[in-house]
Amino acid sequence: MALPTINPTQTKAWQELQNHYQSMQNNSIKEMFQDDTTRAEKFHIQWNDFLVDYSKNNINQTTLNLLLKLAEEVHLKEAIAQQFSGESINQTENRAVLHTALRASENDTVLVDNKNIIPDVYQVKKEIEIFTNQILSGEKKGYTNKPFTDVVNIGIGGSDLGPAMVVEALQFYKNHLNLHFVSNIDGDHVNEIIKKLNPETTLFVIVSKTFTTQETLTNSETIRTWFLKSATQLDVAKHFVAVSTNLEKVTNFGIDKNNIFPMWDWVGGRFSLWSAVGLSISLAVGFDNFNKLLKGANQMDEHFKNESFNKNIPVLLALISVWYNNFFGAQSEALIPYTQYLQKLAPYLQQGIMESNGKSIDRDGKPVNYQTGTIIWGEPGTNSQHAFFQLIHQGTKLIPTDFIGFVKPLYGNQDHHNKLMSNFFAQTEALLNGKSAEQVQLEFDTQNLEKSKAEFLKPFKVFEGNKPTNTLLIQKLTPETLGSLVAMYEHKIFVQGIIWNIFSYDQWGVELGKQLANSILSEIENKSINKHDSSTNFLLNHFLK
Ligand code: G6Q
Repeated sequence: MALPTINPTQTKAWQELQNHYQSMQNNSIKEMFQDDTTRAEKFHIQWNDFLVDYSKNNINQTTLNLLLKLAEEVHLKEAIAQQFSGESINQTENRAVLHTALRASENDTVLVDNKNIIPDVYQVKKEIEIFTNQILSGEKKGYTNKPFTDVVNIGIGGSDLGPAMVVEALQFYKNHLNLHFVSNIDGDHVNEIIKKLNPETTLFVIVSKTFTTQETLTNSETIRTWFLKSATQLDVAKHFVAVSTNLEKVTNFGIDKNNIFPMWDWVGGRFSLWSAVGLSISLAVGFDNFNKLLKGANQMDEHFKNESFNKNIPVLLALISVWYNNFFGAQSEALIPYTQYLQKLAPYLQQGIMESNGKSIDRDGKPVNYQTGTIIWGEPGTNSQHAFFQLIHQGTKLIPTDFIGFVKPLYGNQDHHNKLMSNFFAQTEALLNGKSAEQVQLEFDTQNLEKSKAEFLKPFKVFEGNKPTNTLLIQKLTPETLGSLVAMYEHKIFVQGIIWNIFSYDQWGVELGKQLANSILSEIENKSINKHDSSTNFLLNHFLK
């Protein structure tokens, strides 16, 4: 069955939200807190190790009721069931979307073309486990009989960002292997990595769902040529493994059949870290930790699937984001983790969110006449406080922000952690309350500042406040909580795609990029420039001079 195709702006709830917006647009969040001291108790969710406080938003119970009504009117409940049960909801590619099946429990049944896919999922998980253990124990060795010390993940986009983000995030749980990621076609990138490697002790994991991606194939060939300077063709089997759906192309590349970890077309690239694409995660932190990551994601899946929408974390976060995106005209959202470990979370989610929901054609094939995908950006706090926070506090744009923090640090350095977290709490409080002219004057008075100087400085020192934030306070950064966190954002993407009546799981814009570069490459190689616009011609001629 196809996904519902309901134009959200035609729903009753949307009309009501528009009217409601009139009364809310100049509303003060600060005053709502003053009027209702139980606000935080009302607008938070406690789930497993997560405390999600969404009270510092410009919403009241009516807003939430209307947003929940919108979710109902676009048939969100039915759409969730369709996704989980393996219906081909990626209609433009005629595929099911089942990253959730990769973390489902072993006795679940998920049918694709009438076949239960769970046994295959668990078969590949077993292969990942065995291979990981063989590498980590030193049972599998390199061509000179030395144990492996380094692993290079060669892949791009969905075959790079997820593993790279998780390996970085779970550094604390890492074993002795050094992990490297080669993604860009930029030859300088691969050369910088090669420089650090010893071919005798390095394992290469080529990750490409299609095994046709120019960047990954070129980097793999460059690395293989470098490897063969010191090793022989026979040694390739010991050092190169692949993760792909395209078994034929992988074997043509020269990779041993036994060294291929399969994936399936019902796993989208940007949602694939849970599959064998996560092999480098398993190698970095061990299979048990990889499995815990999947468990954490599965727990969030169950919450998303079963919890009523008014207590459902991904659903509420998605709805609040729609409120700002479509009614307040917010263009972007920031995501600020208060841990250095999550420094790659924003770039990772940029792909997830912007590739999925950066669409302007609805599920009826018609151009949309409302805003879709939000722009997502961010950096860890406190670094970002010393950089772009100025604009969030005092700029002209509305930027709803997610603050992600942890109750416990990993190394137990409480002094640092208290300082880190006091910033975390102080920022959301300041974004909410701002700083009034009276407060600023009080400061001037205590400094005995000259009246004329004080009058001049006052407007610059006033903070309007009223800036919306969500606070996600998680017990500790573990493989499980990371799995839940990533799955939470995945489901938020899905909910928004359903509301905006777009297809979240295709990426035709990315496909276009792949084609365009290929045709210009042959012009560059043949030194014969076709007719382009005058700017492109001018630049190409300069490049080839
Ligand atoms: C992800 C995108 C894209 C893809 C890369 C790599 O959803 O489709 O980022 O992951 O283009 O593709 P391959 O894995 O096929 O090399």
